[in-house]
Amino acid sequence: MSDVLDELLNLDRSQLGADELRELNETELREWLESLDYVLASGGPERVKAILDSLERHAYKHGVPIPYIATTPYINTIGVDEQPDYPGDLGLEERVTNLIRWNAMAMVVRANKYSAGIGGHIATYASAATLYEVGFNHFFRGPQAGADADLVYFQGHASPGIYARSFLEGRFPVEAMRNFRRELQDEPGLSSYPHPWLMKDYWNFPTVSMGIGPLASIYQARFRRYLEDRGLYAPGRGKVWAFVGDGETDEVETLGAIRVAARNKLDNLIWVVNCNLQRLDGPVYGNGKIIQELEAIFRGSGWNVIKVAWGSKWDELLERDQDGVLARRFDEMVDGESQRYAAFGAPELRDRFFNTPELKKLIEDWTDDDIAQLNRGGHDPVKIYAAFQRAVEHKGSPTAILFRTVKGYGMGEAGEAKNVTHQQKKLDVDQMKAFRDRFSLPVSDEEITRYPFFRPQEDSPELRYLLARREELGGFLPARSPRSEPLDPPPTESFEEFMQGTEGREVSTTMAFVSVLRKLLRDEAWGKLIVPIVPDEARTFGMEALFRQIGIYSNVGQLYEPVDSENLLFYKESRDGQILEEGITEAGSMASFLAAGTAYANYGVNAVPFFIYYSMFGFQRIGDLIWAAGDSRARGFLVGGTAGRTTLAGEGLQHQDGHSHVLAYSVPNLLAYDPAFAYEIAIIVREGLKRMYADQDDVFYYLTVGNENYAQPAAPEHLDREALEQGVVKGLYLFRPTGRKRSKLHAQLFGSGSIMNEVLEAQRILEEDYKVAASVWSVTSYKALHVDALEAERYNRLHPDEAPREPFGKRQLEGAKGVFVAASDYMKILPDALARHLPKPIVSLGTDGFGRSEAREELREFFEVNARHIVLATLQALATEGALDAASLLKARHDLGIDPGKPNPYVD
Ligand SMILES: Cc1ncc(C[n+]2csc(CCOP(=O)(O)OP(=O)(O)O)c2C)c(N)n1
Ligand SMILES: [Mg+2]
Repeated sequence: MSDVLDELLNLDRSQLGADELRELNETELREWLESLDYVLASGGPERVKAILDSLERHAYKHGVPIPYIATTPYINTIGVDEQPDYPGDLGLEERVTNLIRWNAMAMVVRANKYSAGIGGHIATYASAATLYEVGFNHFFRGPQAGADADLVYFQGHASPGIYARSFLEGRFPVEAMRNFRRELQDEPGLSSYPHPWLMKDYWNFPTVSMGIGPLASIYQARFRRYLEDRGLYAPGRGKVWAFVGDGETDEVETLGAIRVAARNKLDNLIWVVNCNLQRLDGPVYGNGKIIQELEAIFRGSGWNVIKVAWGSKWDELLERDQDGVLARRFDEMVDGESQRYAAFGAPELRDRFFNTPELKKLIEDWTDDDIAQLNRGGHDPVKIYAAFQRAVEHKGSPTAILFRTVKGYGMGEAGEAKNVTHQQKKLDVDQMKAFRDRFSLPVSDEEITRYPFFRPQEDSPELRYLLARREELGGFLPARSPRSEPLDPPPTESFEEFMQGTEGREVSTTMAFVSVLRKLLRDEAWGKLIVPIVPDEARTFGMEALFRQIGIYSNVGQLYEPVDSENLLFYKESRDGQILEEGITEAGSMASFLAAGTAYANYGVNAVPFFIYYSMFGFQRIGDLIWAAGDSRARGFLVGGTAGRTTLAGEGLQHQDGHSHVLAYSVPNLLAYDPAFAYEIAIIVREGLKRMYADQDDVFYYLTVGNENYAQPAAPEHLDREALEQGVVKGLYLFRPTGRKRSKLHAQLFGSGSIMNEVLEAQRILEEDYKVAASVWSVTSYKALHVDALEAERYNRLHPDEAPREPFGKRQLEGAKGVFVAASDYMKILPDALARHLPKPIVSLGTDGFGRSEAREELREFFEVNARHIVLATLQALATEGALDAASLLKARHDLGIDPGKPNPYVD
């Protein structure tokens, strides 16, 4: 034996002839494979794995780089012999699915027939129908399942199919279907897409802005674990299912956070990726294979991946294929090619796919009818069931199931697998007939042009089956059912300390906010419900004391001794930690906000998220997620720290925020505040808790806080508490009335946020140097004043016969004398937009333009929002009114040291 080995080791392969070499290679390979077979038979797969691991390491040590392969062959992950028996009645389920397919198609075609251009989608649901139906009949647990209830993110464009199922379930009247996308009719139709704002008993999650659903689902699954680990929600079998389009995976939001799911071992998360290989314009990845590409990405990120590419009919061919030619052909075929087979059918497949003698041999006895049955895995309920079952049972990581389907399945000539299919919303009579025939629907030729909706009799086998399945699985889905109890806000006394001010001690509004937060965290009723969310910015905001106090949530606790363990405020991670320290992801943090802010609806838990972030990286970066929070009826507080274009010194153009308050106007149910003082923050937070959790209003709050330290004043004494609270909440109150009793010149100055201090200094200069009686008002919310004014204006327009309503701002300023001048660290449009609702025009100062890296003082000079510029603006307004002459104004400009040739911050 050793002689043979010696001989082999010394063999110089370059000396061998081609035949000898081939023979040697073949023998060698056979021996390896036989050894492997032996190990597999005697030691099982685990032993094979161990040996392969050692082999790989051994080879690597000897300089053989083994390429990393993230993909498996392009065949189904679950073998035929591993498929469980189907527990349902396949025939009945198919009939139900076909009815739903029809109704979903009819609602779109009908809507466009009667209202051209109203839109809607057929192809998305057509490709996903069986995926949904297997889920509805066997997996998705409804709200009555308690802690076992699932949450499902439905793909937005599949909404007609979801509605069509609910229609069969008897949840919608036929008028709602007829008036699809006509929500403003007397008999309101269904909303285009999933919007909790518009259908608050039905949809849970807005998903149609692509990428948002997938991202949100990850943080939803993680938030559920957080609630369980913190003892706020019963642990259960409930899963988060997210239906994702393959084209949707182009969005960075979709795949950008998948490692978060793996890192947190979210085996309560299942993604159903509907790989119909097409997006809106054409193939997702015509020159490659999206399923293989996604497999590599998910596997590389630690997900459990299940591929369901080929339907049962292919199994027969795979069985026949002893040499693996078919699997190799699957690997070779790009998506653009396979789209042709879906579009052109059996003859094309026979000619072009089976393109070698070996492949042709596999189907030599097959008719075109046989070939036409070669379906994709995502249309095969048996395969879908097997995949869902495996996903549900899988432990230790999230699962992505990659289903191969046909876009527009069943649409035939009207669009099946065509590039235009996504947009197809009209079917002519022949196409409708073809659809009917394909799915064996009971529609006569006469009826077809009336686009009938089908709902079998209540006692039909179909309906009885469908309803029984949902009953067993815990009720209908989607269903949004808020069930948290109203919670009284903390007593006013607990915020009393903030009303006293800091007695000269200089603190920023950020610090004041953190104090309010800490106070809340100690509150018996509220403390545990607070969910602080930070994207790697806690130290920026002086929140690091919270690390130790309430801990950072981690699903594994803390596996290491923290480097600062000697420190009183060490970095403490724990399983019941309260802070969601998200790392550098505003999008991920906002997704956590979405989950926590809607916990009252999804879990019956009054969670109160406080998402604290760099204000610049909020609205403009993740505005769409904030919009989704509005749509979702999320509750909670967004806190923009380091706010204010000139208050944040040094950081420059990409950090200094002077416009988030403008962007905040766009979200209808968001209340936005730019508080100047600690007591304002305390009042706003308490009011927010009251409105959102006691009154259960579906609003949320945005607060900007700055990092400039100054003495926080006590609440002004000239206002009683009620008037003060009302002023702060509604946006405007008199902070410091003028000290000059008699004067010819009057001014009302409006300040917000940290610019308030400049306004107060301007008041002093105006009073002392220019004999102007100036009063200072705090504008806590231009948005609140603006919204209130618009409401009054509208009311008056619609009710000319009634006494006109005065907007709150106008009432507050009734009798206020002199000119109006406003200054804030935000764009001038804020006071300007309000101006027409006030008794007088406003001169607005603000920070329009790109920021600069500079110190605070220079920035305020540059943006013309410091005390001297406020004084000049006031004098100029007085001059415009004729109360001051031009010469005095010029002298003032000179005395104030203002250079008329200075750069214009908006332009330069
Ligand atoms: C953020 C965003 N960008 C663009 C669109 C427009 N849009 C709607 S559907 C669609 C294609 C969807 O393709 P895919 O994700 O593959 O879903 P399918 O319909 O194929 O299941 C596009 C581009 C959108 N809804 N959201
Ligand atoms: Mg697609």
